[in-house]
Amino acid sequence: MPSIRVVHAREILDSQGVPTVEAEAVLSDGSRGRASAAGGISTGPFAVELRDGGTRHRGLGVTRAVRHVVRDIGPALAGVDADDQREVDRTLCALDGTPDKSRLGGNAILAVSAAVARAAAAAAGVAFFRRQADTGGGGGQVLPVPMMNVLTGGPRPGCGADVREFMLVPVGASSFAEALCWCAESYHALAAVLRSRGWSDAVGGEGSFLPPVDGNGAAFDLLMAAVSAAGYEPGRDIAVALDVGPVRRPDGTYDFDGARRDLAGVVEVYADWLDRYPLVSVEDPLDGEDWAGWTNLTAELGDRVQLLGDALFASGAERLRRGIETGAGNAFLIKPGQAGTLTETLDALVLARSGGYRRTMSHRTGETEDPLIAELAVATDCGQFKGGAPVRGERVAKYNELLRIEEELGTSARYAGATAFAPPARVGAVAPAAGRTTGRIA
Ligand code: 2PG
Ligand code: MG
Repeated sequence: MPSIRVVHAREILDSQGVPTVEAEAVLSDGSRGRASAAGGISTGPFAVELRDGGTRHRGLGVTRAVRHVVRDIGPALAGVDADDQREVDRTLCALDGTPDKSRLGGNAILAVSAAVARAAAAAAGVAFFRRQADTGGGGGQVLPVPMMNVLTGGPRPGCGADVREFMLVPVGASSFAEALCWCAESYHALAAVLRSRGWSDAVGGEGSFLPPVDGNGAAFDLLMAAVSAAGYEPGRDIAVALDVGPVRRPDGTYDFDGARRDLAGVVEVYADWLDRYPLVSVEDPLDGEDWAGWTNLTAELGDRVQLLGDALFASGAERLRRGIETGAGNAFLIKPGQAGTLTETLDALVLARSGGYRRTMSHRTGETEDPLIAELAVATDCGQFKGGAPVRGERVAKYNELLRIEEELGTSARYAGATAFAPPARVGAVAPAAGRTTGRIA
């Protein structure tokens, strides 16, 4: 198997006009791989982005991270077997030496990790998603159900809804291609509904609309109207998912859905929405530090709806283990850039599955044209893919890649459909939480 010859990196822009790291790995046989790191608004404790500071690019430049790739990472990886991703990633973590990848930069580390994996796939003459399926424990044949943010709620001026994202989930389609078509049609139907009310159809960062709705219920109603206008049946064909992200006040209460509420009051709101709308997933239904609240909510509603931890788990195995042990949430959202390396991403997804958690591969606010998360979603059989609206090049790049993968898989392709939201069986006992393994991969 070819070894790593050289790793190069450059500063590029993400979809928000913010710099990020793009890496390129070249192997001893001349095979090449390229990958870039997405950036986002939320931050996690497991892999932080290294930014330059100062005034250039408003302090957000990544030339220091790029320099680390060229000067430190490249030489450290030279000669390493490109096919041994675990060893590649262990080398990256050891070289960084911090628990949060802050020395070399999580952005540099993920880009290199994925670039090497791509180069190894190229050397083997195998599509990247198949190569990852071989080494990552997934089957590589399941096309995920997209969760498409089409309406951004609050908080923002003029908007009375405080749910952050309202998403379409085409559970009833028979293939990914059909699912994408249904969502695109519903998206355009939503634009028409908004225009008919005299509202703008201008979109936000993830391609979602920004109407001045007067509450969460009104936003739900808009989605239902759009799905119906496109000719689909809400619930049977296209369901709804939310990303809420409410902040808990110091006294333990929440300002949520237009009122101050205690936990029981928040649970009541979700239960009411479940009665009225085809809701299949709620991301961050509570504050990411409200562990007891999550456990309570999961006991109350976990058999009726997916409760998806984004801020709760911050894409890290360590926090996920705590969730599995305490029954907090029943689904795990992962952003590779917050998990760290490819190995850490894949390991966390395996842990989630063994803990009986559903799994969502997620984009970030600042995406690039790199379809990495689309390929990883299929490679890991995770069944759910959060990727923004069916517009804007950096979002559509992922959806189009999923179309290509579905075509390549041919008759062996299986669209996850509604089964993606059914709870998977918990497999045996989950290993107890280990102490923080600074810069090391087991
Ligand atoms: C989220 C994601 C994508 P980010 O939190 O849900 O919508 O955003 O990682 O950029 O915060
Ligand atoms: Mg989120």
